[in-house]
Order: sequence, then structure tokens, then C-alpha cells
Amino acid sequence: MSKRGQHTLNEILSQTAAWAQALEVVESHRDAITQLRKAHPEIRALFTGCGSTYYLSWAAASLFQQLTGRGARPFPGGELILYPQTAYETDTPALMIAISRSGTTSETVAAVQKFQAAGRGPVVAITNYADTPLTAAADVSLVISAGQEQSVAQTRSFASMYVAVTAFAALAAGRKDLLSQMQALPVLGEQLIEKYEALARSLGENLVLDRFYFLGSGPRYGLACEVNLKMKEMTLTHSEPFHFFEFRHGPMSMVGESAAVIGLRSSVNARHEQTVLDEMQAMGGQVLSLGEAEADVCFESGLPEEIRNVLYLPVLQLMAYYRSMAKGLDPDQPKNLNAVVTLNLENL
Ligand code: F1P
Repeated sequence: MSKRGQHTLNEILSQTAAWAQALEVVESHRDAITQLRKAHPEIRALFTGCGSTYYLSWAAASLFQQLTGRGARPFPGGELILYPQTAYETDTPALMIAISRSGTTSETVAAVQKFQAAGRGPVVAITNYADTPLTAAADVSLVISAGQEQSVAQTRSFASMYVAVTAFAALAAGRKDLLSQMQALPVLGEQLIEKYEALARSLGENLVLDRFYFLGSGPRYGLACEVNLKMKEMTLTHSEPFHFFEFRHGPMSMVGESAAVIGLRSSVNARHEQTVLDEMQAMGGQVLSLGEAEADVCFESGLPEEIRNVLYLPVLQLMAYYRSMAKGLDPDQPKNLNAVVTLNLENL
């Protein structure tokens, strides 16, 4: 019998080895990715997944567009099968990047099959398991086995696939230099975990807090969505993600002494984003900022903004883990949730 929460903690703490493998996997597919870029220089990208991997698609699409200058949009797998006309542009080919830890989630696999049946374009899979319906269907598969997990909620797997997608976007943009700089990430991640685990624990164990708001803009919005999902799944706490300025348009009415407002701050817009956090602190909220410098959690990575975003994840995943434990829950096994969600999609 495993101890309550043992798998989640182990997976969070060991994730940097999976980041390193993600970089190796992308590097080993460099020719295939370069070939895709050259064969389809103008192609737009559709990123898809479900749950955590849908949020990963959000983060990835934004980053892909920022790095390559090509249009990219995220869709939940389910929306691509129910409303493909809202995603596909008439007569315009697209590149689909399907993201799934398991490679077996019904909607994601069906979205890929539907995309292929309509002859829309090539498919790249980003996943943690080989030999799945997803890898069987994809033209190129980036499989990061070191991201596999025993827990239901994604932590190590998510981060490993996010590193892979970041490296993929860098190569799709022809930026090999960024891929080389990413090699520093695993060591930086380890240092960050070591330095800030105690802070994550004290915030996580603060049960006076009853609501969590995660603010992230641009490529960080999808990451804010994901850490918000960790709070829901693992800790059964009211939690929501927002773009920084959006939070001021209504949601800030919820801020008071029991609210945590957590800012995934950029460098490029640090001043504006910090202004929002300062305002929430003045309203009584418990504020935590994460960023490259002058933040409660400082990365001090020296890396370009586009490639260091994975560093936001471990401390916030740990915060969710410690809150779950403090509430007497089992973070390895969230309520009402299975590791893979399967639906009967026969008639779609
Ligand atoms: C995604 C998923 C999520 C869910 C949970 C378990 O599966 O089912 O929807 O929130 O985190 O994983 P996958 O397609 O990435 O395997």
C-alpha cells in the first residue's frame, strides 16, 4: 500500500529528469520537425488536448504564435469533434499538435481521426506513452516516458510535455539557439524546488485561505489555468485563472483576507502586472508573485522569457500538494476523477 500523497510528491520532486528527457526527445526529432517547417512554411497550428492537456494547448498555442509568427489556436478535443467548423478554416491546411499524457483520451484521439479524415494536414503527438492510439495516428510522435505517472492529477507529465512543446516551438521557429539554452532548465528547476518548497508548504497549509486566483497573461495564461486545475483536483478548493488585467473587471470583488492572488509575472510587463498584485494586496488579499527577479519566488535563470515558463510550475504544484495533505485528502486520487477519461463517441 502506498502512503497518502506519496506518488504526487515523488512525481513533483523528480520532474526535472523528465524535463531533461523532453529536450533529448525533441533534439532526436529535430530533422522531422525541420522538415515539417520547410514543407509547410505558412501553416497555421491547432493545439488540442483535454483537461490539463487542453490548458497545455493554451499555453503552447500562445507561445508557438509568439515564436513563429504563425497563427495558432487551442481547442479542447471535445470541441473539435462537436464543432469542427469553429476551428478549421475552409480550404486552409493546418498542423495539428495533439497533446495527451495517456495517448488514449477519447476526445483527443477522435479529434485527430476527424482532422485526418478531413485531410486537413499533418499531426504531431506530444505524450508520455508510446504505442497508443494517438501515437499510431500521428505523423511525428514526441514521447517522454520519464513523465509517466501513477497519480491521477498531472504534474511531472504536464511539465515534461510543456518543455517538449516549448522546444518544438523553438525549432518550428528555426531557433536552435533557444533549444541549446533550454538545457539549463533542469538544474534551475531543482534549485527552485529546494529553495521554495518551504514557502509552498506554508502557503498550502494556510487553511484560512478558501479561494485561489491565478493570474497569467500571454503564454502564461494556460499555465495559470493548469495550476488552478491542480487546486481544484487535488484540494477541492474554489479556484480560478484570469489574465492579469481581466481580474480587475469584476472578479476582484471576491478578494479579501481569505483570498490568495498568485501572479505568474513576466519580465516584459512586470510593472503592469505587479500593479494589479499590489492593488489586490491593498484589498486584503494574500499575494504571491513568481518571476525572474524581484518576486516572492525568483527564478534568477538568466534565460529568455519564452523558454523559461516551466519554472512557474513546481512551486505551485507543491502548494496544491501541501494543501491537499493539510485538508486530509489524497492528492494521488482526486474525487470523481480517473487518470483517463473515456467516452463512447461511436455516433459522432
Ligand atoms: C487528460 C486528463 C485530464 C484530467 C486529469 C487526468 O488526459 O484526463 O482531462 O483533468 O488530469 O488527465 P490525457 O489525455 O492528457 O491523458
